[in-house]
Amino acid sequence: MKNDVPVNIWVTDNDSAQPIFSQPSYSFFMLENEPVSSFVATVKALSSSPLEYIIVPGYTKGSNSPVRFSIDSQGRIHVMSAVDMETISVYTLTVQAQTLSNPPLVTQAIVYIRLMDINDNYPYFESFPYMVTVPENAEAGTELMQVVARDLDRSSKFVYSFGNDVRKYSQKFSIDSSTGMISLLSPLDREAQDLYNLTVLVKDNEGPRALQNFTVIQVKVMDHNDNPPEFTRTLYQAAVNEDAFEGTILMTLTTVDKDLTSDPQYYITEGDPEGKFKIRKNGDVYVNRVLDREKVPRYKLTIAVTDGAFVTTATLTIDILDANDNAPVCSKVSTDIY
Ligand SMILES: [Ca+2]
Ligand SMILES: [Ca+2]
Ligand SMILES: [Ca+2]
Ligand SMILES: [Ca+2]
Repeated sequence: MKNDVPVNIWVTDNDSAQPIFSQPSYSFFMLENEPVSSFVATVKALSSSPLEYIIVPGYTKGSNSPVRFSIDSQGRIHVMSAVDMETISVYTLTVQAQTLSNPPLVTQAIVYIRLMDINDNYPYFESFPYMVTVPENAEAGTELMQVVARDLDRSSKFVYSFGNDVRKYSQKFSIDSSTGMISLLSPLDREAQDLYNLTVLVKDNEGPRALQNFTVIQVKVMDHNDNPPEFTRTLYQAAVNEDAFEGTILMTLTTVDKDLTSDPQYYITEGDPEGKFKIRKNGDVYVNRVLDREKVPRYKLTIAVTDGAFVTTATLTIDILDANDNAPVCSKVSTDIY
């Protein structure tokens, strides 16, 4: 069996020589913000016959699909729609030069169009807001946290700074303009301020055309036990009948502590060697042992309270009231009635 394959043969004249590009490939640069219709570059093929140029459609965005570049009859390449270096940084075009004969004689070259970066993207922070906690007893110089900015543009040298609102805290916080590290300049006091909102700015370069963005850092100050518990008074007075039962409550002492976590413990430290009185965890002072006014009519107790780190004292005087518990004693028997 024999297959016949049709073959077309064109005979061309000597003048219709194969076109040849001036170089097998071209490499051009253009700014990514060139306006639409801008001229990019010219390619040139040599031939003794008139030529036309086309860009062979590719299959990817980087090979001109959809169309971003066009070429005219003089081999001039123009950009036809906006390009973005951050999306595609290099276009690879197949440019074809062909004679006007039928069929044409063709030749191809590769054209690389490399986009040059323009600062057209704003820097941005990895977080908004940032949150950080710091104990109020952290020392000056403590590094709290580091903010990190990003930028789609290639050449970004970030410059960090605080916003104007942080000026009033300029004695407390500092920021490293190149690393974004935020440090403590002086210790904080939770009892004075327990939350700071710091605005942090970033510029994507040092020049006048820098783009800027911002974030916020919430600094939460954690409590440390740095305040003593305080009695609501320094001098307390109470009175109790001398026949009061054991367990009778005389009064309840209260304390305040500026710190968040306070677990006051009370003690009678002076003035009651026989342990006639006791004080409970809730501050209740109560009769512990039977009293006797005739023996001790008045007590002057020193009460101490501690939060584990500090001790504060107060004085409690207790008057023992007469309960008429002695039989009457006559100093002299009267004889006047007789
Ligand atoms: Ca850019
Ligand atoms: Ca930028
Ligand atoms: Ca305390
Ligand atoms: Ca505190």
